[in-house]
Amino acid sequence: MTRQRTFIMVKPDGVKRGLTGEIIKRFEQKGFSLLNAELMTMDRSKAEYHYMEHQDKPFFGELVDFITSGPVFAMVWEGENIIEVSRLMIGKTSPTEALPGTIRGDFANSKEENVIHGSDSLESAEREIENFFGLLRRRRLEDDFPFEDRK
Ligand code: DGI
Repeated sequence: MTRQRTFIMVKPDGVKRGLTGEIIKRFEQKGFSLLNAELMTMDRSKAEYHYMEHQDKPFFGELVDFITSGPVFAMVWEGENIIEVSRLMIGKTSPTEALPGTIRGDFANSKEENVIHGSDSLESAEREIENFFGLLRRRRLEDDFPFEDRK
């Protein structure tokens, strides 16, 4: 078992539809700890950096248009194996593959507008947390919430 941090974001469609509370509830019920959160509207450079692995895909422009189209709810969560477990909770990208019981399976029926993002690896999590919350704030969080004191 490894304690990890990951970046989770309620996308503009999820925020508009009022799904933020439901998503937080699911992560809390799973026993994960919320370390930081902010409602923000991403500028294009933040969005392009976030989705850099897709920069050569034909849908890259549309993806950046969508993710900057309204506020997102950006969060850092911590817990055992959270990167893998949160991806299971989120469900697959395609609506025909996202199983009922997952967040996308229960709330999304579109591949493009699919309510939630979660980091897919340790490296992505580090990069995405830094893009949204910065290294300095991440360090300060560690000071505020020493590892031993967190359940
Ligand atoms: O990690 P995921 O979000 O499940 O999926 P991903 O990393 O393969 O793709 C990132 C996001 O890109 C995905 O959540 C929705 C968007 N996307 C994927 N395929 C398409 C797409 N957006 C558009 N407009 N068209 C696509 O074909």
